[in-house]
Amino acid sequence: MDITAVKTEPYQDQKFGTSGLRRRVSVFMQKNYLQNVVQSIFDSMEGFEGKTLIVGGDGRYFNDKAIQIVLKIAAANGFGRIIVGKNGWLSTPALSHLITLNEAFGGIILTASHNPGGKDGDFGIKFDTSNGAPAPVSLTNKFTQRAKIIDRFWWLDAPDVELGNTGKKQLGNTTIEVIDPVLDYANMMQKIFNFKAIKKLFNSGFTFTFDAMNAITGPYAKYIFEELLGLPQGSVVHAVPLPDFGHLHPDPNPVYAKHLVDRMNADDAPDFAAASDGDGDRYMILSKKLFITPSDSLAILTEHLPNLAYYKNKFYGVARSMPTSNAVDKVTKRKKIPLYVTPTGWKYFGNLLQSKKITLCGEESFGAGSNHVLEKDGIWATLAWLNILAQTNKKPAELLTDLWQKDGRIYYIRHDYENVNAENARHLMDSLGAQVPTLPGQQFGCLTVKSAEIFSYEDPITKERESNQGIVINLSKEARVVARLSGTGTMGATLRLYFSRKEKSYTDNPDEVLAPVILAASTILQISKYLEIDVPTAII
Ligand code: G16
Repeated sequence: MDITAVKTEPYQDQKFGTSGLRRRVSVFMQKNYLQNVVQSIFDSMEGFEGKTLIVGGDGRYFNDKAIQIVLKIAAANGFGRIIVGKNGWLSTPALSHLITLNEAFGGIILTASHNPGGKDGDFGIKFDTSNGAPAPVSLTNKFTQRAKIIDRFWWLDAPDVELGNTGKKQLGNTTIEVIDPVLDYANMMQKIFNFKAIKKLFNSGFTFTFDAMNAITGPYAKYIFEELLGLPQGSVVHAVPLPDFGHLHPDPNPVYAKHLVDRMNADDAPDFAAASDGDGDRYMILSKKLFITPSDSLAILTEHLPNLAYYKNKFYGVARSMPTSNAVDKVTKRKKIPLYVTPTGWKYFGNLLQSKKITLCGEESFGAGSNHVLEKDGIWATLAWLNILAQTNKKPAELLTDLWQKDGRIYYIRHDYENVNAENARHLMDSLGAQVPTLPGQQFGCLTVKSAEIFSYEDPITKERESNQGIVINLSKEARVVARLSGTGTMGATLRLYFSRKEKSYTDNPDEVLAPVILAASTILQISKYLEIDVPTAII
């Protein structure tokens, strides 16, 4: 089997974003496009010869072909061992776990996460470092720089590796180990959570459904919830990973998982439900006729996780991304737990988790995780909820009202303006940025601007600085508007606006509570002038 240097031309759009590189499938399928990215990643690092690499993907369209490309380039670059999930499948948190379990150099996950799949959907690639965390910005910047000038990639000319069966295979001088993608992950979950208590909860008649959205968590959820925890077969729905996610948009939120919301609003709804996304790192929690926002969920996890045996006396602190509501701030203040606020992007939590500044972190974008792996983890979050429900003997709604009674309720909603003209979106943000110094003191309806800032962050460990991470406007009545551009889209730009307001009463109509905040934002931002649309494309 020959290793050759294949000549290539750089693609100037290969810029790593919030979470790896994401583009349309058709873009990724261009000649040598993926090859360039993979080689740029390896060219930006040293010391991996003979070491172990973990490789997997979320099963979306092009996963099967892309995995073979990654294996051949990794073998040609000199990795000694590559561990790959059967069928080329791994969830993002399982990949992260396998990296540390096998003391690997790092891992490559092929996913565009919550973005749609299929031939006309999105594809993506992400690199996790030896601690199982997403590559930090300093490293992804190197990937981007290298991709701009790459002129060759190393290639091992060999037949495709058979990934349908587990076992050891040889690819040139590299050993390929095809493993069951689920087992190690499920073992880890059993060490963290009290499966006996959760089983008892299920045996007491508590009903639960998990929606894997035809994406990667299907096999994980079937094994954990139905086989290990004894839920009836069929409790896990949409459980087979499909290349196009069966036309579902694999983003577990009330808009894209409306079918699950409808199911939970029916009179015969189960007691509890959860869903996860394309690569298994996001989660949504629902109860009968009740959606629990990820921000409230993070606050509830902060309240109760320290009481679970695995986290007892090891609960160091909590972090949230800046746009996430400050419901968790109230809990950490009350419980005297350190709190960190980071820019959007799971990569900002890695150093905090690893240096034991925090144990738990979460985001409004349906992500939560702990220091068990340095990626967010949808099944972990679901099990954490189930374990808390079993231990407290309370219903999900009771946990939520307990929280609101103690701290008041932070009403919260996000408006997305998806796939808008990128230049117009930048103008809108620039104009908002220019208004920041003069906003304080201005009145908008019943609300007055208290303060405004362009959010920047200094990593407490590395002291690296990130500027321009969104704009925050704090208003009277504990109301807040946050504006930022998404870093995960693949078409034009997506403007995200996050609205929140605290009220003591927790039974008000959220639309009414938030209407003045939304109105203030629309006056300040002049959205229709810049984006030529009046209504958001998704309200979450
Ligand atoms: C990624 C990041 C998250 C971020 C989310 C949304 O999640 O890991 O930290 O909150 O994107 O980012 P944006 O608002 O920039 O689109 P995932 O699940 O897509 O990997």
